[in-house]
Amino acid sequence: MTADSSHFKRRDLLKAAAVGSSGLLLAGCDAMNENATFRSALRVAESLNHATQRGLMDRAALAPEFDPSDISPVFKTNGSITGNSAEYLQHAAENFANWKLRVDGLVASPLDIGLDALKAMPARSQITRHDCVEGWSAIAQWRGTPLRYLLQQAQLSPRAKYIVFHCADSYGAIPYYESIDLVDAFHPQTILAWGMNDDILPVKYGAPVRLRVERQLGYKQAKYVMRIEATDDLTKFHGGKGGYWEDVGDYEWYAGI
Ligand SMILES: Nc1nc2c(c(=O)[nH]1)N[C@H]1C(S)=C(S)[C@@H](COP(=O)(O)O)O[C@H]1N2
Ligand SMILES: [Mo]
Repeated sequence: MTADSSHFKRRDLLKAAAVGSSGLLLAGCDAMNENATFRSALRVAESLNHATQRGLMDRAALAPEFDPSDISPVFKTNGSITGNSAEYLQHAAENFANWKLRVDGLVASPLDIGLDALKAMPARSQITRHDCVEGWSAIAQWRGTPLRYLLQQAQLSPRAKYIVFHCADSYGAIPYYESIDLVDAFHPQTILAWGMNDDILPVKYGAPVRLRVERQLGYKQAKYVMRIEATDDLTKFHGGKGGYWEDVGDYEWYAGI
């Protein structure tokens, strides 16, 4: 058997497993497969062992989605309840009319995209449960732009391994930031949310945009995102562990649920 045909066989098995366990899972995989970079990441994964492949399939599964009647009447806030950089405060005073999201790093075509242009892109709405590591949960509806569309538009480099989210709030002198790998970046429920519960995203919940990465815990859901940077090396940012709380040493980088 050639290496190629064994690849095909393995891929068919993976697909069959996906169909068997959940049609939703397959839909998730198809959305990820749209992207050449993600496909090449998968090809690397295919040369790994079966346990690793199973792990990848599990990570493609969708987080549970709920009904409008399940939305929590009160959604707690945690951490910062506003950005605090001078730049952010200026944008907030202007209702974010002149705010632009920067997408750069390992991309062929960096973007500076305003809120209206972001909202004009295809959007996804989802009602999901937010789980904070401190032991509380709440359900809300989030509406926003799937991250994969932005990465595709910016022409993510095949060298990219992680996506870093730079936020407009800092704890003392240390800015909040977070990062995810490409499996989560291309997950169909990973969105940059600009809407919450059929309204525009309020400042206390992260306006103008916050990350929703639904298969991970609350601290990964970066609020006040100003810049998205693709990289192959997390150690060069701040404390080097890929996120504010990770650097502090309190929480793990991968917070899968
Ligand atoms: N920029 C920024 N993002 C952040 C935080 C923060 O302090 N700053 N806190 C995190 C934590 S621990 C949680 S539980 C959620 C809280 O989101 P909420 O305030 O919308 O409930 O945001 C996460 N994202
Ligand atoms: Mo949290």
